[in-house]
Amino acid sequence: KASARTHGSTADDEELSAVRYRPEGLDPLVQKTNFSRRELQVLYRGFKNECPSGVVNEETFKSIYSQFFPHGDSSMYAHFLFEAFDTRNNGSVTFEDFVVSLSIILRGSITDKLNWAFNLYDLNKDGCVTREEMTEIMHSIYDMMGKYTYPCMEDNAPKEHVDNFFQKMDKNNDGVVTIEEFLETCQKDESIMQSMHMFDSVI
Ligand SMILES: *[C@@H]1O[C@H](CO)[C@@H](O)[C@H](O)[C@H]1NC(C)=O
Ligand SMILES: *[C@@H]1O[C@H](CO)[C@@H](O)[C@H](O)[C@H]1NC(C)=O
Ligand SMILES: [Ca+2]
Ligand SMILES: [Ca+2]
Repeated sequence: KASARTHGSTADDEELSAVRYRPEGLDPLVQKTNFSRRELQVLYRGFKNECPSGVVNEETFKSIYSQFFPHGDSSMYAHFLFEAFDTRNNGSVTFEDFVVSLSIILRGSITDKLNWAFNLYDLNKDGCVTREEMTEIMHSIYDMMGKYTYPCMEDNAPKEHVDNFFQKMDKNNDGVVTIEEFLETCQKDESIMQSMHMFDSVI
């Protein structure tokens, strides 16, 4: 019956309400996230489109990222990102997992966002970020951008980023950055907040 009204928002609304989030309904997600019911419906429609099974796996992340970054190799970054979304650590991200993380990234407080970013950088999820972890993250980002897109990028740029990061963050000089060091430094330093925009554009 939607075909009788193909123009205007009525048909659009009907189409949206036809896409229902079955597992538990959208109401709990309206509570758990900072998205409206309507936004969740749109997100769910996109999610179901990409992942008809209702869960996302690592391959899905890799294929989506390779479309956004066709000139680089985004597989490593997509892998790290998937692990940050996969909060149950069982290889699949449900719609709920997905929108809770997305809400934090897009609509969370500054502290929420910083916590989320720290968890992304903390590759083995042991509560501290090592130089090796930060190096892997930086390389994955530079690989993703690709030499074709950024031909003048210096080979030592990732290392400089890591050195800079540790110089600012590792207050007690023990070689690892804890969440406390990370939050304290980020919240105080306007220039770090600025440089974190690099990540805004790739998450
Ligand atoms: C991971 O856990 C979720 C939620 O409990 C479940 O839906 C999914 O099937 C699990 N995935 C695997 C690979 O076990
Ligand atoms: C929603 O926004 C509030 C206020 O910024 C924040 O405290 C809360 O953690 C956010 N929740 C999510 C899941 O984004
Ligand atoms: Ca770690
Ligand atoms: Ca430290």
